[in-house]
Amino acid sequence: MKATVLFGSVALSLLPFINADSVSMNKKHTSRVVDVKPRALPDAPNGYAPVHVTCPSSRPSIRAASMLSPEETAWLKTRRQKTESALKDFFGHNHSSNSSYLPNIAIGISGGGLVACLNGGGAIKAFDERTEGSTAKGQLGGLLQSATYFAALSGGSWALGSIYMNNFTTVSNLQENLWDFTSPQIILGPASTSMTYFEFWGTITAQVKSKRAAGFVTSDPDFWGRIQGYNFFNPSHGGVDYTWSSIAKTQAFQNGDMPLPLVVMTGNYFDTSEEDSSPNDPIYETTPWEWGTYDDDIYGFAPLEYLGTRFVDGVVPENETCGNDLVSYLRDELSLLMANSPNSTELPLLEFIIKEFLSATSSTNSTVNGPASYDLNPFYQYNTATSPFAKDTRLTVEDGGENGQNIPLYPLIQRKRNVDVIFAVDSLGTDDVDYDWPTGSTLIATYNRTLANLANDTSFPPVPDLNTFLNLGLNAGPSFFGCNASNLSTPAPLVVYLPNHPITYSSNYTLTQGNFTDAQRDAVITNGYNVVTQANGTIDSDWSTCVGCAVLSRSFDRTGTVVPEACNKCFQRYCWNGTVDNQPPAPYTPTPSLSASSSVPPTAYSRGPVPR
Ligand SMILES: *[C@@H]1O[C@H](CO)[C@@H](O)[C@H](O)[C@H]1NC(C)=O
Ligand SMILES: *[C@@H]1O[C@H](CO)[C@@H](O)[C@H](O)[C@H]1NC(C)=O
Ligand SMILES: *[C@@H]1O[C@H](CO)[C@@H](O)[C@H](O)[C@H]1NC(C)=O
Ligand SMILES: *[C@@H]1O[C@H](CO)[C@@H](O)[C@H](O)[C@H]1NC(C)=O
Ligand SMILES: *[C@@H]1O[C@H](CO)[C@@H](O)[C@H](O)[C@H]1NC(C)=O
Ligand SMILES: *[C@@H]1O[C@H](CO)[C@@H](O)[C@H](O)[C@H]1NC(C)=O
Ligand SMILES: *[C@@H]1O[C@H](CO)[C@@H](O)[C@H](O)[C@H]1NC(C)=O
Ligand SMILES: *[C@@H]1O[C@H](CO)[C@@H](O)[C@H](O)[C@H]1NC(C)=O
Ligand SMILES: *[C@@H]1O[C@H](CO)[C@@H](O)[C@H](O)[C@H]1NC(C)=O
Ligand SMILES: *[C@@H]1O[C@H](CO)[C@@H](O)[C@H](O)[C@H]1NC(C)=O
Ligand SMILES: *[C@@H]1O[C@H](CO)[C@@H](O)[C@H](O)[C@H]1NC(C)=O
Ligand SMILES: CC(=O)N[C@H]1CO[C@H](CO)[C@@H](O)[C@@H]1O
Repeated sequence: MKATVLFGSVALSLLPFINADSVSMNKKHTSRVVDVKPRALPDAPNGYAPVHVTCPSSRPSIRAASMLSPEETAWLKTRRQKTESALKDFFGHNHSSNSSYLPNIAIGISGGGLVACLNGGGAIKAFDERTEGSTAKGQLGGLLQSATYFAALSGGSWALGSIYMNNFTTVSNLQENLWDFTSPQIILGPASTSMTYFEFWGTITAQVKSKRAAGFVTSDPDFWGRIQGYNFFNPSHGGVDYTWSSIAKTQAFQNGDMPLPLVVMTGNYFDTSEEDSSPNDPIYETTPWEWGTYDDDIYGFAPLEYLGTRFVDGVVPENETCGNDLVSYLRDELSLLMANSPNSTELPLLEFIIKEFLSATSSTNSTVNGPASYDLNPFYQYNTATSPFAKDTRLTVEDGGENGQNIPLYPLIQRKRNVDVIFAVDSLGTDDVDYDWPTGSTLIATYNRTLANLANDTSFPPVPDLNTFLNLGLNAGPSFFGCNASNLSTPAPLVVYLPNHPITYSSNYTLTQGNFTDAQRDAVITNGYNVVTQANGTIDSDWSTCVGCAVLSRSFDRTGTVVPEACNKCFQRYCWNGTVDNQPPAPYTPTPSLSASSSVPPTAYSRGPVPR
């Protein structure tokens, strides 16, 4: 029974990526030269195993979520100087605009497995002034440098983590030197490890066992985390001792040289049998300093560096020591994939994997439905009057996209953060009706939650129903929401929705696509680049101007500036104006609007005939 439960769990989160009838078990990965410079620090005291450390003289505690953390507040001042000069550059090389009152910009990239990592990576590549050619006219390079916040979840967090764990490197560099998805499946690790698949799994199993030996509950998220450590951090040792909190200790981060990385996860009730998450489930965020939620019920944040500590009612009891955090484990909860499992159990490799998995995981509870389970709930006995989680010593954490909000908007719509504009990159549809193209459903879910009682200090502009999204084509190209701030009942950011759609490539791979040739990888990234730049202005030569208008919209309001005519034209074109058309929509089956410059093997399906 136990084995069945565990197996079911493995199947849920790992099996989709094991479909490798052709895998030769002793195959050596072909070595590639990997050349990315780590910046986050290998500062975990004992590799993957958490350790107990002496508590600092001022013992760590849970803080109330009534304001931003003191660390964030101080850091924002430093970052602000950098974004101001970046914004001046951005507008300098782009279009005339009044930059005297500069806005607060956020970028959010969605989940959706590897394809979301690549499509989101393409967006980031376009926003990054370090990308060759990205600061020419009609381009958007510099938006990343101008942004205060950069949020991600699930597959998107693989891209974010890869960038931040590797010295805030560029997507171009990752594409050329690290991102290698040519193994038959992502769970076999990158081709560049030069380990056999058995050695690879033997190694990560040993790492997970070391954590169990240190007295911590281990579960399949540990495996996911370790696998992703090799794919996205460092293929020689998997970044096994890199902590997420170490980002905050690096000089460049302290200098405000990069946006604040925010990773989103959802919670669930421990031991739940319900598979679907409800909108009431908590949403957690991680900064390099802390982990927690602004939701009214839990309403607290734990210091990330001491997440492995036993807190009781927000403090560390006198008789307890402190424990450290681990990036891989954390990152992994960020990226759990809860997908339908294909049924392939006959393989020796798979048997080996399952056996190793079973021998390294220590509790059935921690693996049911695949969620990660902190055996140390930092919010234990905290806010007992409101928190349904105060009574559990464990806390269940799931993939950030689990509650239908596949774009990590929650941290960005906290009014405390005063975000003016959000670039919301949506990589993958999740509705099963749309051939995996985004439909706008994630924005609906986010809007909906702001209306609930749980998130009392958030606001999001109104968005229409799903049919209207499809009928008006709001998901078939960029759309703006919340353009007219005076129409909003509470201040909310303007949302620039950037749904993936085929421009040069049909990049609607499924959530579980676990391998890409280099040509396919590059085609997905380039299509993502083309989506956010509208094919470098080919589709609309005013697009970069319109992005500038979106960026400055709230500043126009604040300064009472007359909206330039060029911006009015943009808003006319891209803003949802309140029109509703909720009749049943026609099938959404877009085909690439421009032909790709190089011929890339197509995805393994035939494209629909009805362009839209
Ligand atoms: C990280 O990148 C920065 C900026 O490109 C560079 O100055 C620094 O030397 C790099 N650090 C390491 C450890 O490579
Ligand atoms: C890539 O994955 C697909 C589907 O999961 C599988 O059929 C195929 O064999 C894999 N490709 C390679 C080169 O292993
Ligand atoms: C938000 O919720 C918290 C915790 O329940 C509460 O203390 C606070 O007053 C609420 N804020 C608003 C604006 O309602
Ligand atoms: C600390 O004391 C509490 C309450 O007596 C107990 O449950 C816990 O196990 C103790 N912790 C350690 C590390 O001894
Ligand atoms: C998976 O395979 C097992 C063993 O062959 C079979 O009993 C089970 O029904 C299959 N499950 C699905 C969902 O096909
Ligand atoms: C599993 O969860 C149940 C119910 O919460 C608990 O009683 C039990 O001790 C847990 N088992 C393990 C192995 O942690
Ligand atoms: C909106 O939220 C309510 C609960 O607050 C939920 O019952 C409903 O299913 C949600 N609708 C959508 C479209 O997410
Ligand atoms: C837009 O520019 C990028 C970067 O130079 C390039 O990769 C892409 O192919 C261009 N798009 C089109 C449609 O030419
Ligand atoms: C820019 O905005 C400021 C503040 O509203 C205003 O004083 C200034 O005249 C504007 N500059 C231009 C060139 O429009
Ligand atoms: C609002 O948008 C709809 C559909 O996009 C369009 O047909 C209509 O003309 C617009 N109305 C106004 C007042 O701009
Ligand atoms: C991708 O989208 C096209 C229509 O645009 C559809 O025909 C195809 O089946 C989709 N592929 C997948 C894997 O969903
Ligand atoms: C520096 C630069 O290219 N500025 C141009 C930006 O775009 C406006 C029109 O929208 C031009 O007038 C500027 O010359």
